[in-house]
Amino acid sequence: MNKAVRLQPFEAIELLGKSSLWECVAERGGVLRRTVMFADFSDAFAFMTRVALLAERRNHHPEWFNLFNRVDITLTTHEAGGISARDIEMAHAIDELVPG
Ligand code: HBI
Repeated sequence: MNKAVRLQPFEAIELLGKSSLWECVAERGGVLRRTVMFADFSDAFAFMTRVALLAERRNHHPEWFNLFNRVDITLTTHEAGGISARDIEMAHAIDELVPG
């Protein structure tokens, strides 16, 4: 895999797109964060299972927190020391898995 390059916040925001629900947070060199809400725990966990399979395929894994029907997702790239194109691609792929 190519070496991951750290994106500047303005680059990340541009690549995410205007209507993105991902937030660019100045933590640990930069992370992307999104919260997704579901009807119940079962729906939240089903979503997490889909994301987990995607993460394994891409070898790029979310940090996340689940409480009942809420999933908080954080994406960052250790090698880049912040947000890289891998996080942007993963964010877009996760968006595709959000129902509705
Ligand atoms: N997932 N989000 C994320 N960021 C990483 O840097 C990362 C990962 N999954 C696997 C991975 N890195 C491996 O390449 C090892 O560095 C653990």
